[in-house]
Amino acid sequence: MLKLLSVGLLVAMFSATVGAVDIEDHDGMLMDHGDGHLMDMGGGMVMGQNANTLPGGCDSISETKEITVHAGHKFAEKFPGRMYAFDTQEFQFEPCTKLTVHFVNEDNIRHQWMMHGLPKYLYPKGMFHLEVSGPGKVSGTLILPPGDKTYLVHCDIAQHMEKGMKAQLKVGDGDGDLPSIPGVTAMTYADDYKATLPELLKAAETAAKIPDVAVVAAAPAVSAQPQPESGFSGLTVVGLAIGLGLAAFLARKFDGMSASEAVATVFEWLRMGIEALVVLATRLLKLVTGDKNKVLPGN
Ligand SMILES: [Cu+2]
Repeated sequence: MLKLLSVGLLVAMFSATVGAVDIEDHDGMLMDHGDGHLMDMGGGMVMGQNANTLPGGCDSISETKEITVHAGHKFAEKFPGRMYAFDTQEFQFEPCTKLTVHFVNEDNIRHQWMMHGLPKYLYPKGMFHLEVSGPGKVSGTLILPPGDKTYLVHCDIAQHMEKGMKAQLKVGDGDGDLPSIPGVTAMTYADDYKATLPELLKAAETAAKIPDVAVVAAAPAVSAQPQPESGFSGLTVVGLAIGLGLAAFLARKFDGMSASEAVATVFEWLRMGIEALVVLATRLLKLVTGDKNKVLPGN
């Protein structure tokens, strides 16, 4: 009986260990590489760290905030068709807030919390970026710029944003909503589960046939369209430059000549031009029709 109890206790302990995700904290492991770039050999990274420099337009730090964002497959379960997600899709802070983000990646792959659109004079490439191989945690601090603006936050690893790891961070009132944020805004390209696969295939085949007719029908309409008018096209500028240059040259050349002298000069140039063309054409003709056998000099 005692044996059975201890076995049961062991099983219970084992399953408890399996159930809990062991998150590795990278905060104490990071090496400061300067310019807000911190990194360790275990897969943790912070870029665009800025805890001390006020962005232009901020007189002081308005608030100091700290958030913890979780990332992983399990947070996408409530969003049909999505694969990865953050546990929060929308953030909002006052302008000039000093924000510390603790990023917890609960998956056994890499994820990022990457914020775009920040002023480039302060944040390299306009980014603040946390990245960690999971399961792991990494933290970073930035100071948000002034003004009302909506910033994109996403995981930039291939297809992770498209599969749901996308959020928006509004500073002040923000300046609108971004598309395809799970649970917040509509998908730009929504999945369609209404049709069966054979139905979709048939529709795709029909759609593939239509363009042939459409292109033929549309072709005359396209060519009949008037060219868009632009004040100075590249060709116009080149033409003007040549014209002006030629005018200046001719003005110098014909200075002091009578009208008949000028006309004679122009005809002389024309004759020289035609002669040159004839010589060129003759050479070309010889090149095409001439004897392919070449006699080496000295033989
Ligand atoms: Cu990711």
